[in-house]
Amino acid sequence: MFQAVLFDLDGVICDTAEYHYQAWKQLAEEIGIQGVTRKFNEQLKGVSREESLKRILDLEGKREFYSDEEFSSLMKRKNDGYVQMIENVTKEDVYPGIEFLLTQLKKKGIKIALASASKNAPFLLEKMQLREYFDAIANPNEVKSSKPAPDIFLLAAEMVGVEIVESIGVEDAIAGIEAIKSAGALPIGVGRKEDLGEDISLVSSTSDLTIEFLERAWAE
Ligand code: B16
Ligand code: MG
Repeated sequence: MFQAVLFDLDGVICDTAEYHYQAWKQLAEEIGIQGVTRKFNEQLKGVSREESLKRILDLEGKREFYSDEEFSSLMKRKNDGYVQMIENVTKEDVYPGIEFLLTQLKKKGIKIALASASKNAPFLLEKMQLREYFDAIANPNEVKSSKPAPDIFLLAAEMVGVEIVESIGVEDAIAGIEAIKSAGALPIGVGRKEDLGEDISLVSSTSDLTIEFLERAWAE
């Protein structure tokens, strides 16, 4: 039986993946880049702020037009827009089934950790009143490489004192699924097989993310 569940946040616990998309799209259009479509956005999900901006500028070969200072100010602009969008997030924004799952995991003594790439994640957990369920929040500032590297999942498991091979990782992004696989945990995807792959257990909605589903996936 697994001993820990390592949760991604944006797109797994709540719909903030949509706000990241809207904030990037807005910034990109302001600087004359039109290619931030929903399809392209799959490549941004789970990816750090810095890497996301690089990928957007690369869409039109614009990376070298910006100095380091300008690059940082673009990242800040996107984050300011994003922070404004999440200002009014409440408990109502928690995806269906998530709080019940957290309660069930707690009852069974299974450790719960957050493995989000977002520096805004602790703020969001507080806003959604979910902080108390988490035994640990891995800090993305403390890892060397971001998703798809395994670092943040390895840190999350270490923080709750569970071997990574005794852990499940839950993700909505291909970068995150790759991170979970290379860490050595069992990946569970929230999303479509076209985006996340055919070789892992998937739910299309978090309302299907029950403890029984996790137990079945673990036993397979
Ligand atoms: P921030 P997750 C990721 O969060 C998002 O999916 C990704 O879109 C975002 O760029 C990244 O966090 C960094 O977020 O700019 O708020 O620090 O999916 O790993 O929970
Ligand atoms: Mg995510």
